[in-house]
Amino acid sequence: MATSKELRIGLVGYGFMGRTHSNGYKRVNDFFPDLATRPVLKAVCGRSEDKAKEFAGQWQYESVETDWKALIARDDIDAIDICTPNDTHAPIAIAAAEAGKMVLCEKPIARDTEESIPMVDAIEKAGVANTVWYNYRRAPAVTLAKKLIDEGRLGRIFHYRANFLQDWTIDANLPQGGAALWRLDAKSAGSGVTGDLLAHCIDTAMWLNGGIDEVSAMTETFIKEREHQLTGKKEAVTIDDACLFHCKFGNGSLGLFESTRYARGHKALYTLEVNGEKASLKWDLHDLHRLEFFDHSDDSLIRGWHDIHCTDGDMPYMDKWWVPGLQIGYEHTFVHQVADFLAAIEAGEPCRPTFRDALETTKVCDAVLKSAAEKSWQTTGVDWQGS
Ligand code: SOE
Repeated sequence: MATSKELRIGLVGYGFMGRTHSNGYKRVNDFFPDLATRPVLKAVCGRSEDKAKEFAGQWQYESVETDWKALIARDDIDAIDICTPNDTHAPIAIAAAEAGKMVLCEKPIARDTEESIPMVDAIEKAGVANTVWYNYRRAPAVTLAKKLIDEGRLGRIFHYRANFLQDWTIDANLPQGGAALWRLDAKSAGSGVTGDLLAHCIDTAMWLNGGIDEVSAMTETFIKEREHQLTGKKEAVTIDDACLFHCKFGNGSLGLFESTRYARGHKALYTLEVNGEKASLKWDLHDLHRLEFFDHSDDSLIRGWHDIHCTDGDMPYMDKWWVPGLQIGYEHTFVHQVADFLAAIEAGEPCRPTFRDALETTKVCDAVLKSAAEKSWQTTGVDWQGS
């Protein structure tokens, strides 16, 4: 099908996530030729005009803005995509929705639940298309895990286990705050590994296994003071460097989650495992095209873990890429999210996770942080709608 309709994108933020999203917009029609909609990189917005211009040149955005309000006011923009630090998500998303723009937002939607609720209200009141970039759902092996679970192949689920381990903040001389380091400043980020990394694990977990009802957590901040990049002064570190929690899902299964930025040697080790009565599955971001699957109904003489290389054309998304055996990677999860967003707007359907779905993830993060602070079990108040 020839693409006929333009979706004019206004991107806010030119950091790492700005690059992943831009790549998604640029690649999508080459590989998803059935889509009738074509993203057009209309404008990139950032506080530094020089950096915005450099980014626009590299990624071929047509123009540059330095004030997101001016970007939202433009008649030639259909969708605002938010890739800025977490403390700026709410005002941009609310203003964009009120202006009738579609809104795409990098995860987590905001710093906490309180800040997220007015965003969801504004989006739903305006009735605009929206999505939040929890991209790992769209790794083909993870989407396959969802299919196997939904088909009932695991049977009753007993356990869900996930880790997200990194090591990039071990150096005590690493400053906090400001460009590229806002994730270390709770004022900008809201929290540390809980909102940045466990939010991914929680989104995938609830998508695969349903809502999380109760949590019990502990957090630790290993380096108590760091120089702040913006003030040049030593300031208290208020993010969680590590977080462990266990939980109960609405379906009665038990969950165990761990995240840290102090696991020397691990760069982005996101792993998950689900154990059911009939079968189990495992996935590892460092080997993202594989799904490990154990099926107890296999003939006992050959029963064991299947190592499924998710590259054949009947695997989720894989008919769009190369030939069997040739794998894809991290950046493709963002291409898939763009493809699903375009397909959803063409069909007039929501693109999951919506802002409302992402709010439920933020509720779990808040309950985790409260549990750690108060050393007590917390109910999450999650109302998971199954997607
Ligand atoms: C942090 O290092 C980070 O870039 C997260 O912000 C992303 O969401 C995660 O996918 C990879 O790690």
